[in-house]
Formats: sequence, C-alpha cells, structure tokens
Amino acid sequence: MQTQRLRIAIQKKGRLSTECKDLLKRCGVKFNLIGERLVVHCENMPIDLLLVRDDDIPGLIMDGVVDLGFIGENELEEVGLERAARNEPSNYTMLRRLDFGGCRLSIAIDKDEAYNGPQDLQGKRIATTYPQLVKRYMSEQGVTFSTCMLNGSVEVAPRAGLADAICDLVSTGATLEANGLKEVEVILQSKAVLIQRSGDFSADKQALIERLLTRMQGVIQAKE
Ligand code: PRT
Ligand code: ZN
Repeated sequence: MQTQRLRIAIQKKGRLSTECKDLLKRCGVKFNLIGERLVVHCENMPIDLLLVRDDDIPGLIMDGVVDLGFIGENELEEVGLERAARNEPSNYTMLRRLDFGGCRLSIAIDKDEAYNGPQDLQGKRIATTYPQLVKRYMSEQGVTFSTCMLNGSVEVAPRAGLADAICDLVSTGATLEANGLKEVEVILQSKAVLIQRSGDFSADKQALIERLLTRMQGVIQAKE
C-alpha cells in the first residue's frame, strides 16, 4: 500500500539512530519524536518516518513497504543474501553511502592461536550473526566450516566452548581484545547507506527524494 507521503525507515534506537535523525534534521526535515511511536509525521514536508529495528529495514525496502531506508551495509547484504536464497525479492537502489556507521565484519580467533590464512579455518565452527556473509566468504576461499548462529554475545562464544572462531563487527577492536581474540580476516567493510525501494514513484515523491539528496550532499560536504 503506497501513500502520498514519502516513507523513510530509520533505526529506532542504536548505533545509527542519532546520526540518521541528525542528518535528516540538517536536511531541513522537521519532526518531533514522542514516546514509542512507530510512525512520525514530519511537520514541514510530506514525509513519514518509520522507527524500527535495523534488522527490519532491508526487508521493508525489498518488499516495497517503505520508500527510503538508512541501514548498515553489513545488515543490507546479509538480508539480501538470505532473501535471495529463499527466492524472495532482494532488490533495491543504492542512493548514497554515508559518512557514519563505519565498521568491518571480521573473523577473529584466540589470540594465542597460530594463523596462516583462511585454510586454517577448515572444519572450524564459527559463531556469527551474519551466516550468509560468512558462507559467501568461505566458499570464495574454498574452505568448509560450520556455523553457530548468535544474535548477541558472539565474542564470548570461543571462551564458552560454543565455537572455534567468530565473525563479528569490529570498530575499535577493543571488544575483541577484551575477549582474548585477534582479528585475522576482514570480510566486509561497512558504512551506513541510504537505499530506495525499486519500482515507480510519483513525480512529487521523486522530486522530494531529489531535493533531499541535494541537501544531503550539501550537509555532508559542509562537514568535510
Ligand atoms: O536494536 P537494533 O536491532 O535496531 O540494533 P542492533 O543492536 O542490531 O544494532 P546496533 O545499533 O548495535 O548497530 C547498528 C549498526 O551499526 C550495525 O549493523 C553496523 O552497521 C553499525 N556499527 C558500527 C556497529 C559498530 N560500528 C560496532 N562497533 N555495530 C556493532 N558494533 C559492535 C561490535 O560488534 C562490538 O561488539 O560494537 C561493539 C564495540 O566494537 P569495538 O570494536 O569498538 O569494541
Ligand atoms: Zn539489529
């Protein structure tokens, strides 16, 4: 069900949330976030913000339920692979890469273990929240492995005896270090991106998207 108003999905709470809201505000979008509301109507433009878990954003775009979404490339790619494997639509248009949310998806092992390359991961169990991205990387390397799917506390899996290695997001590396792990392979570099659903847009919506993108370009350039 498409509406006249442009629907933009953003993470409700978390690492991308504040910067997405700030960016929209700097682009001149006025809104007032009150309480636990899922949909927030902007005051000065025909825009509705949808405040959701980041995990839901790629699917909302790929199903054509919302028009635009802010999401980390790690999540976008994982969900895209997952949906493609299930023969569900996984298309979208990349509008622009943003200057926040930077991190990398890396494989890490016990810091005292020797490591000479991906072949050392042969037959190992890898704990991760990103099984599809790990699978893609490992099959490119020709290495077989098994997974241990965890949605949190991935970094404690080796110590807890649940896995031999992990594949998780890293920014400073402090979490790996605190858990006695060392980063051995970077399998994806990620940033927050702005994506758009596939399909047609009314002329008004298209013009609004273009106006937002022009303003975003100005805001981002001014920061550099
Ligand atoms: O509730 P919801 O599902 O919406 O949020 P979430 O808990 O799934 O996601 P959130 O808010 O933690 O992260 C959202 C997005 O931020 C991720 O999908 C990434 O695109 C991006 N991002 C950037 C990060 C990090 N940096 C990051 N450092 N996501 C997670 N981390 C984790 C990392 O795995 C480690 O556990 O933060 C911890 C600290 O990292 P270090 O390396 O600095 O110690
Ligand atoms: Zn999430």
